[in-house]
Amino acid sequence: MTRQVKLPEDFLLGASSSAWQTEGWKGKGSRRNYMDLWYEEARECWYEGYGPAVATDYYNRYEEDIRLMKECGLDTYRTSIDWSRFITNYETAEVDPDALAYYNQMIDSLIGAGIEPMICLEHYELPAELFLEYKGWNSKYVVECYVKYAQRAFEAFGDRVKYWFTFNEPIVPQTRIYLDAARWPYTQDTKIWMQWNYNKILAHARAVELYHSMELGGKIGIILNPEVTYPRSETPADQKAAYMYDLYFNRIYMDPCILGTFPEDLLLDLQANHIMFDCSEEELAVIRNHILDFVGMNLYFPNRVQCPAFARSQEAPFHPSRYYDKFELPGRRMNKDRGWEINPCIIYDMAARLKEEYGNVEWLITENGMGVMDEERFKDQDGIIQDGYRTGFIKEHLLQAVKAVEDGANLKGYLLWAFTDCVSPMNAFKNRYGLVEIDLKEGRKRRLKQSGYDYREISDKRAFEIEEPEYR
Ligand code: IFM
Repeated sequence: MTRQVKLPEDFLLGASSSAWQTEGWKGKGSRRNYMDLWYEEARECWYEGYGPAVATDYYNRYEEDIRLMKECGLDTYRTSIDWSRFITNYETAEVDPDALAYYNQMIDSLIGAGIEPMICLEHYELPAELFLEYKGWNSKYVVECYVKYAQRAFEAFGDRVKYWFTFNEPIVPQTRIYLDAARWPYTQDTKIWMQWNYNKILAHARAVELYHSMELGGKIGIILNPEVTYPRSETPADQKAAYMYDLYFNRIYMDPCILGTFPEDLLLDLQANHIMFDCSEEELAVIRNHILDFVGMNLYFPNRVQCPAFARSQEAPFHPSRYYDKFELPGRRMNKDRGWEINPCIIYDMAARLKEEYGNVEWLITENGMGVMDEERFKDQDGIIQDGYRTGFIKEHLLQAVKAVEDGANLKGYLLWAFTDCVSPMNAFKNRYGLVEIDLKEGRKRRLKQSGYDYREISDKRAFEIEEPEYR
């Protein structure tokens, strides 16, 4: 059956990206962030050698890109400030005048084009110097540096930017670096992993406190990437696996940032496994008293778990996977290029959860999208990538968002990942996510894909048609 879907009134339709994945190093001098450092230290693991050094060259080409945003019908654009570009001295938070001019002009150009800017303070752009000297977020001193940096950003852009985020996917870097030792410098240390998590939550609450005290008239939140987790079965052992996964990877941020407190079961488990973070009563009070105004959720794929097949070695350092094994649903629908299951119900299920367990907090889908390899194979005779699969993916997820709003979700918009193809950690330009192609063979020439035209049509009509799908 064909369904006519209308977007809710005032529902934002935009796209996301980040500084390090688009800007390139022009204008940064020798200052680097953690992603830049990783690229410099272990270039061999970046697909075909591409990385943040040039990225999409947005720093030089943002005017052109903003024109393309209009062509794609975006009403909102989310990106980040590169902390390592904006600040020259992280201890005193001295602002780089060129970076200030760049961000000012870029934000003004967005607003001039009628596009609402949303700004994130940290999308993995922790300054390299702070990573090397203080083990990054392991140190409370870095929290102090971050608060000073946040203040400079609010002072500089707070008159025009009305949507702020403290972090993007704060759990990701340390999970890859310290929990799984999968990213440079490949150090396994579960306790450091946990301290990074805690210190980022503290830094988030401190920035929320500061922002609210400045009374700039906007909103501040955080962007999380909870994996909507389904147990293999109703069996208590499978249910427990899902509960523990959720505790360690989702609620660890959702609870303190949205509700102000850590889940009691998590704290008990951290103590039992000797990975409790270092915290004070005073800090916990800051977290309790300064919760966010709204939350961004990056939702791509469902996560499925089952009870672990065997007890993990007691000699291995503690890892939450002691409590679960991953589960592959037979017959699942896949994005084979990215290796991610596709199930748009995650949007509806997250909405229901936020409504029931998190006080129906205001939220946005800040990322959702489809990374596909070798998209050139889909070019038509005019050189346009015919990515009907992406438009279909977007419509299916938007449909779930609309249904959630109809059922009372406080969901305010959908931001696609990503506006243009851009650099991903390690995969670089391998998986393409954009509405706009970046042609690396032709000097990073930009060209709308079919999905760019389709997104524009949805945005203009504020409506679309879809064959109503059925999901298991
Ligand atoms: O590229 C990343 C982004 O930085 C964070 N969310 C997932 C995207 C796609 O992998």
